[in-house]
Amino acid sequence: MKKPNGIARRAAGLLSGAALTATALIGTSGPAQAYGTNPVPDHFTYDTDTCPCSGGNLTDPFDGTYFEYDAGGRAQKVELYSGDWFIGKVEFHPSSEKLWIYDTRNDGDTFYVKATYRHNGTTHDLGTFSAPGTSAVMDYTVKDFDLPEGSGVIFWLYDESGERDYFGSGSGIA
Ligand SMILES: [Ca+2]
Ligand SMILES: [Ca+2]
Ligand SMILES: [Ca+2]
Repeated sequence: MKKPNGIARRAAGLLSGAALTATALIGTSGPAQAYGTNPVPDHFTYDTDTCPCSGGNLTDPFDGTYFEYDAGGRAQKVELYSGDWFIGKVEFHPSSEKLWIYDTRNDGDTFYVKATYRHNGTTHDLGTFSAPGTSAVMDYTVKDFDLPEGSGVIFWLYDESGERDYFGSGSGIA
């Protein structure tokens, strides 16, 4: 559902290569409470009136990104880097209003995403989320909201729990 089968198969091949690399690094990376230097976000925004969208700058070393058509919607993918490492990504999908949160590096650390939406002049808190931290290189969680079409979505990125160490944000239209 996230992407056509061909792309998923290709991504699976890439992922197993990435998994081997990361497994070799586990022994050398100690646990960290937060990134010493905050992760740096890189944004990619798509008007979903013109989707389905994939490929190009929606390609990444993990599973790639596929945005479905959603009238009036605006999708956004935020890639997160720590130095040269691709440590995670967050995607807002206007179709069915889903937020995908990925942790893509076994570095003993993760980040937190607080999601909000604004409708009829009022901002609503949807909660704060993070991907599970397992031994898999790519961990992700998907939040399936049900938001009014056209409402504004903003998500806030924090390096530490409790909404501490803010380092960026992302946005979209439901
Ligand atoms: Ca929608
Ligand atoms: Ca991590
Ligand atoms: Ca992991």
